[in-house]
Amino acid sequence: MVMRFTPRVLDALDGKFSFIKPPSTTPSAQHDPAVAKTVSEMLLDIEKRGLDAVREYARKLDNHEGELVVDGGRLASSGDRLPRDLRDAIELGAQRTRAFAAHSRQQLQDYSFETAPGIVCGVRHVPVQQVGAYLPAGRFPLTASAFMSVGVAKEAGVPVVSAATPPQPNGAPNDAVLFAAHASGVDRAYTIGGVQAIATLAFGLLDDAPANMVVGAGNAYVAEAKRQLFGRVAIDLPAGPSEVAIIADETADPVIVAADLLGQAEHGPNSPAALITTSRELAESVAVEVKQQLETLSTAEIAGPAWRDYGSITVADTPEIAAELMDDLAPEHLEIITSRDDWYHDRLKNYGSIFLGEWSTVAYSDKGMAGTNHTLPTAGGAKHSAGLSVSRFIKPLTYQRLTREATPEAAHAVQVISDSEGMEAHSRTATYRLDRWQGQQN
Ligand code: HSO
Ligand code: ZN
Repeated sequence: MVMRFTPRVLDALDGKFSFIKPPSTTPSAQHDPAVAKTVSEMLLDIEKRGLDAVREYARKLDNHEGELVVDGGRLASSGDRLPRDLRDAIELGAQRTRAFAAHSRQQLQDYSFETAPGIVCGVRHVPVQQVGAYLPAGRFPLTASAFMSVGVAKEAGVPVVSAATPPQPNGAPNDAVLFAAHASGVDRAYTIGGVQAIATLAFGLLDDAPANMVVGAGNAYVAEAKRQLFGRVAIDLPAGPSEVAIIADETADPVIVAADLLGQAEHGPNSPAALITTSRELAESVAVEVKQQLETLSTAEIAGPAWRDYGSITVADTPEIAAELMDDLAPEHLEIITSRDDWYHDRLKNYGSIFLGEWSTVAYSDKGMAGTNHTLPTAGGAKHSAGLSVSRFIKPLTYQRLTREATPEAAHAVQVISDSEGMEAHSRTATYRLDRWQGQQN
């Protein structure tokens, strides 16, 4: 038996649980037809009029009249304008993220395989040549985003990585964000926000070449711009509201569990936070604890509504049921705080990134202190995709070399298949070779 309840229902029932469906993630704003129309008009306009249009949008939407390109000196000295401890923390996060990415890169070995006598197939790993990274700096400037996009792309071997970040109210880019990009090895930086930034990168308006891939989270307009440009450029993931889910049992500390639920609920009023537990007692104490922690949280006006509307606590009778429910939820971040963490780790299949044990909190990865990427699938996307990593910036390109020896069998089969399809030109490519093979045979 499974009991689910939301904080709202829990209040009404005064602690008596009832079975209800947990709230689902909001449909992403990128499907809003008004947003889609605005973005498509802007992209067309910018493609036609180039930087003139970009400057106009920057003036109109961001009140930005200043330079679009961050000059090299300003980029290099961005760390000098930060408090020492912040600078050190950013350097640590950039370095850890790059170290894990470098190790992951080493695992991608080129290889070859003989499919039949005289036929060798193989893979050579080649990085994407030009990447554009969007570094958001809205309500919360997510400093560590540069580690995840710029740093990982550079470790993958991408020769040119350009970053765009929106101007602050004073017209300048955010120094912590700039320094994070610098510490991650960015090649060029631009003070441009929103759709105009994505277009500038994708069309190569300030670079020597258009970006082949545009990555990084942003608001609904940024997400929609990436979606519309997908195909012309590669993109990372459609970024929905950040999510956390926790599997905890009677051994978990409710203070830690509650803190970690609120830790991601803080992202926005529609950020889902779910606890699935095999302990009814823990469920009750976490519900009480979340309320208490909200009383002193400076971002309670965001995390509170998120918890009220998108929070859920589910009591599952057995670990098997808890695991099944969690695989169905497929959360972006998944914490396991139980006496059988490895059992869950072995069993679970759908999540963006998993945090094992009470010492592993999501925020550590969020800020680059673990080394893993924080750009992860949301809204159930973990059922079909993994998060950003070096392998996303590297193309496993295949090659093949067929010799004379392979010719009779391969050519004959190609003739038979092509003839049956009516594709005579295909068939002939085999026939000419077969003729030559026969000629040389005599
Ligand atoms: N949780 C976000 C990343 C982040 N949070 C950075 C805070 N800083 C998406 O995984
Ligand atoms: Zn976060």
